Amino acid sequence: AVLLSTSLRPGRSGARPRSTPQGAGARGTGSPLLAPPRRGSSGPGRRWLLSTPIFYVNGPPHIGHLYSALLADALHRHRGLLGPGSGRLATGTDEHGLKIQQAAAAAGTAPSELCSHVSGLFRDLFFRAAVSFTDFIRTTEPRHRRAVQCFWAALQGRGLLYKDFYEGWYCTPDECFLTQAQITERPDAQGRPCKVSLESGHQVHWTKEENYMFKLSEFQEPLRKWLQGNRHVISPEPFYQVVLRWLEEDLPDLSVSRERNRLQWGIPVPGDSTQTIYVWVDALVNYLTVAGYPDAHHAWWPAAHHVVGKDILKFHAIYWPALLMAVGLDPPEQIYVHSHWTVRGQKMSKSLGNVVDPVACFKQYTVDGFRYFLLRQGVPERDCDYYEEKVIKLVNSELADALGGLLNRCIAPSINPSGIYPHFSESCFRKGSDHIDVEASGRALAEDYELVASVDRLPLQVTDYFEHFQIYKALESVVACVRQTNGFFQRHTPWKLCRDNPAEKCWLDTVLHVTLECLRIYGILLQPVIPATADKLLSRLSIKPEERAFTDLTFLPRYHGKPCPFEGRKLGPDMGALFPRLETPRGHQMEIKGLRP
Ligand code: ME8
Repeated sequence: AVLLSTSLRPGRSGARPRSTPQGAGARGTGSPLLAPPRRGSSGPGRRWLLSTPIFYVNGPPHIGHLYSALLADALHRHRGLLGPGSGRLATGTDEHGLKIQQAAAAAGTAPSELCSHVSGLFRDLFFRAAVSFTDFIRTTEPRHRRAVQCFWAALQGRGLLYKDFYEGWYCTPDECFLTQAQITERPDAQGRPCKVSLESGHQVHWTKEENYMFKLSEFQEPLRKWLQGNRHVISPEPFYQVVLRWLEEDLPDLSVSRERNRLQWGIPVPGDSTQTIYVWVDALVNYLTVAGYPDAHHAWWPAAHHVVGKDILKFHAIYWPALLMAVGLDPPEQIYVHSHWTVRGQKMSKSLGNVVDPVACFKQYTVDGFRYFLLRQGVPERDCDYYEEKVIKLVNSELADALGGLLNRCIAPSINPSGIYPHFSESCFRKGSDHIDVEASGRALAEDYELVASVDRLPLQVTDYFEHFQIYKALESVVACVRQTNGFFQRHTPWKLCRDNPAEKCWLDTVLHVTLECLRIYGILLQPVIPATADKLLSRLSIKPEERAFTDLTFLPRYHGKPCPFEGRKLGPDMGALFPRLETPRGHQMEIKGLRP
């Protein structure tokens, strides 16, 4: 609990991916990207059913929810660019349970109205954020009620449910039962002693009622075996270790229903109108509902890849796989876990008044600017901190200046008056076996060959990072190459070369050609993270939509002695700056300069 509620330091696996792309296809061959083989998501006939958690509708979405959705979206988009295969991305809202029942009562509204309103806010947000979901599930839908009731019947049919008196602590905000060891005592706002969950700090209440119990304890050994046989099923790796440790402790049976007189807002237990199905069983089954359970899930199950926050790891890595095994289905193929966003070092909470509204962020930083910030700065292994100045600084430096500036420099009419994708000259940039031999290489320098090698390597590196849920590292490596390309451009001062001199023109065009080729690769690779900006960049370079897949990542084909389809092509229309520089709000300028305490 301590590890999970504070921060997970990157362990060995956090520091490096399991395999770093090197060797043959990655260096200097100019061969199209081949995805590394990996179960489920790569290779011919790949299938993936990506999901975000389904979110509670007791409050509007904040940047933490958005982050989960963006991680899933970037993975989904990335896989879509890898080649043949088909994928789905499901998100949605978790609408039943005591928490929602109480929130509706407090707001003086019917639960169904509250659900429709807040669910709409999540859907609108994800739509605005360009989250490419293929399904948006609401647990109040009839298709889901049917799936949950079938799932329940399957558990019962296998003799894995029994009725018993449950006595213990229940935490409504977390919708979970806790043992004595998981609670502590703290004073409440009035200074009165009050029992709270050790992990979340939320208040708990003593509950005694007759419930259905699920024989979770029977699955301790099968769960251990499953995890030991699938070392990469939970990533990042430190979270895998956390789950293994949980499985060393006692695994008591789980209460999976509540008395209907206490909880009316939920799916009734089939054949027992006195009980309502526990909201977590209801919620977890959503992943099967979107796969087509109970009739048509076989085409998709178990190609499930769940993105979840660390707060709900136990539900996804212990309860859910056990429930699946119980009904004879395989556990999910992959569980991707991420940590939490804090705001200026503090946990986001309504009472602190520091909950960050993602729609306001889009207005301030643009959609792609904020997507970029969250995915570039978010490190799944540890909590990350949000504050305005950090977003502005990062986005201006990497998107507006480094990437946008580079594009601007090499397409400006003063340097490229004909507005075409210029020609590459082999005599200026020779393909040498020894890149250090400057004489043999025309006008290219050793650092230029290093640039070519870096960009050649980049697609495989980026794919590897995505496959290992290290999107922030993928972006870090793209940015490093963008900076290297700016260095290349700066080094050769093409603006000083004279177009009227044939030798200089040849070299000038070659410098522009290499730079545009770099930008084409960055544009393709950045599509999963900043789709609108990548589209703008690629359209400006005149790269057609059908030329933007990862199979089109052959970098600098002319250098490798192959034809380049873009050479001589008219560039796309000028649509203005690639990415507008963000303004620092006045108040913050004063704060930064120390004019305000
Ligand atoms: O737990 N930083 O829903 P929920 C990053 N309905 N991510 C955050 C975050 C933060 N500060 N706060 C929340 C539920 N999240 C259940 C899930 S799934 C079958 C049922 C994200 O509305 C993160 O993904 O409380 C976390 O796991 C999820 O929102 C919890 O959302």
